[in-house]
Parts: sequence; structure tokens; C-alpha cells
Amino acid sequence: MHCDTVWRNARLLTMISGAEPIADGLVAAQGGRIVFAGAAADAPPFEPVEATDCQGRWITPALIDAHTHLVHAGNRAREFELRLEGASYAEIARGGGGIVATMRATRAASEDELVASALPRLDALLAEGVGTIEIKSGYGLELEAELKMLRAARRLGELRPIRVVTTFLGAHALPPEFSGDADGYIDAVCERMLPAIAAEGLANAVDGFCEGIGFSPAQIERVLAAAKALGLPVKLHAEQLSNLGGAALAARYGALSADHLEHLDAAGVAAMAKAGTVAMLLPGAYYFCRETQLPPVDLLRSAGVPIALATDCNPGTSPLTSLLLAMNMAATCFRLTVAECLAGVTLNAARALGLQDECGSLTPGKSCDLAIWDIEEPAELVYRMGARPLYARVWRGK
Ligand code: DI6
Ligand code: FE
Repeated sequence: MHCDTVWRNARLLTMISGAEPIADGLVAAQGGRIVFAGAAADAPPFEPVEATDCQGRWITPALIDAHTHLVHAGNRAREFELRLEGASYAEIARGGGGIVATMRATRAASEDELVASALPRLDALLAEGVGTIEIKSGYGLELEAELKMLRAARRLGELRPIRVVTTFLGAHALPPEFSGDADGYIDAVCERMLPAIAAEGLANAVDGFCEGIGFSPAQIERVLAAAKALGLPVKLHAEQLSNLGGAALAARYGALSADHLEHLDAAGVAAMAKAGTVAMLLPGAYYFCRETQLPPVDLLRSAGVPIALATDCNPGTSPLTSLLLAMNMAATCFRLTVAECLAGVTLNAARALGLQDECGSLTPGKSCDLAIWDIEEPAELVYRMGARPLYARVWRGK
């Protein structure tokens, strides 16, 4: 049987639910799609144009970082120092720092500068086998600057062999020109920014920050409704610092994911389970903010809510460019199992992006996005801190 490429003599972790690791495995690709992934003994007799001997290495689906703020200008190292001296994230935000500080730097940067500053962060993730990344706007907080961020994010996907999906996060923080008028800003988000961004096709989804220092559930609901009216899927930063019922609100709008969730309660878990909303846990932000409230992992498990993990790469609360380290943090801090961590950055991360038919497992028909690892067993991907065990990355069969 003809095909473009086979990878043979590999151990496979297909990440198909319930599947066992495969000891002598083979992956075959044709036209960038997986046509076979399984035991070599079960494979049809392929006549590939190119064959790679993996010498017993492990193959997993390429990783997926499904929640990042990768595009932004400047950094907040000085705030980090202030926090070490005792200032809180909320105090810094009220003092004009925080998200608004990054907004000023991002507004001042050109699209080219945003791309250039994001590339090293993207390259760090590529070097860990990431094949799909979600990138949010939300540091422009005015139409032109939000468009610039989203265009920069899309350009990254042209400059590197990676699938970029973009999310409009206009309702991230209140820009100074709307000081004291959060409702007025939400009007602008819903009536001006969102339609213009949708018209240019620059966003795959819409997000918001439902929090005391962000926007109220009533304000967020307007954004979610406006997104739905334009046919865009939604997701939400919810229950990060307090419980405002954001996850249940998002679930009512059929959200792809609700993200952070440290303060999520049983009612929120039930609403997510009913809606099929993925729980996106972000251990980098938990760690960096020295949060002490743990997300309700046991409740999520018993309700059958799929759990995903991401870096939340952002300059304020998670300056993290390692998805492997995020897995270690999820295991260490949240007590996720190795299997949960691996599913969190593959199968469930794909679902959190609505890409469950495209990537996230070694399933025939999906894009042939592979990570080939120099490891003895998959648990090493979660166990090591700071290791770079990637041997090779394959994206769309190449
Ligand atoms: N939650 C977060 O952790 C990031 N955004 C959000 O809504 C923080 C963004 C920042 O501080 O720059
Ligand atoms: Fe975030």
C-alpha cells in the first residue's frame, strides 16, 4: 500500500481513550494525515516514499498548548520584584500595573515587533514538541491594537510549522480611557471590536476575564452572547481568584473550556459536565501567584469533566514557556496522574480548542502531528523538570 512516510520501530502512546501503549508500533502518513497508527504486526504492507527507523523511541501526538497570551510586548519583571516585597497582584493592578502595563507596551509596539518578541517564546514551545498553540489577544484593549495582536499571532503560524488558533480577549481588563465605565467598554467590545474582528476572520473563539479585578458575570454574559450571535465559540477565565460562577455561566453558552478554576464549586463542576466544557487548569499561574486554593480535581474527575493543561504563557502571572514543566506542576501541585497530564496536553487540549477531529491523538484521519521522544517511559515527560527530551517533531506529516 502506497503512502508518503512511515515511522517504524517505535513505541506508541496514541492517546486514544482506553488504548494501551504499543510496544512495536508504526505510524503511516499520506498527504499530511495519519493513515495508520498501531502495532506493526497489524499494519498493511506499506510501500512508503520515506521510512524512518525510530530505534525504539516513543511517539506521542504533538503537544497542544491551548491557553496562552504568547503575543505581548515588554515584561513585568519589576512587578515580580514588587510582589517579592509583599505587594499583591490585585494591588499592583489597582496601581496601574498589571495587565494595563502590558497594554501600554503592546499598544506602542508594531506588529513586526510583537512577532519578533513572541518568536523566542514560540520556539521554546516548538522545541518541546508543541504542534498546536492557542494565542489570545487582550493586551490591546482597543480595536486597532487588538487587531494587531491577532494578526501577529496569525503571522507566527506562517513563520513556523505550527497550527495557531487565535482568541479575542477584549474583555481582559478595563483600559484607562474607560476608567469608571466598565459597561461602556463592554459596549465597545460587543458592538465595535467583536464585529470588526469577526468580519476579518481573525478570531477562532472569544474569551473574557470574569473576576473582581476583571469583569462581572453580567458584563461577561454580554460578551458571550455577542460572540454566540456571530457564531464564534466561547471560553472563559473563571474562578481564578474568587468564585463568581463564571464557569457555570460559560457552560450555559456551551463554552469550549473554562480556565483556571481554583475556586470552582460543585455547581460549577456540574454545569461544566452537562455542557461538555473542558476544565483548563493552569498550574503555572497557580505556582507563580503562590495560590493556595487547589482546583477541585476530585470533583472534576467524578463528574467526568475532561481536564486540559496549558502554560497560560503571559508576562504577569505565568511567564512560562514550557508545557512539559506545566505537566510536572500539575502532577506535583494538583496531584494529576501521569495519564491525566498527558491527556491534558493532547486529547483534552484538542477538545478545548474544538480541534478534536484534527489533532490530539494518533487516530487515522487526523493531521500527522507527532512528537518523537528520547525517553524510556512516558512518565519521564511529566517527571523531569527542565529536560528537553524531544528527538524530533513532525507536523502535518513533515
Ligand atoms: N488571568 C491571568 O492569569 C492572566 N490573564 C488573566 O485573565 C494574567 C494576565 C496578566 O497579568 O498580564
Ligand atoms: Fe490566561
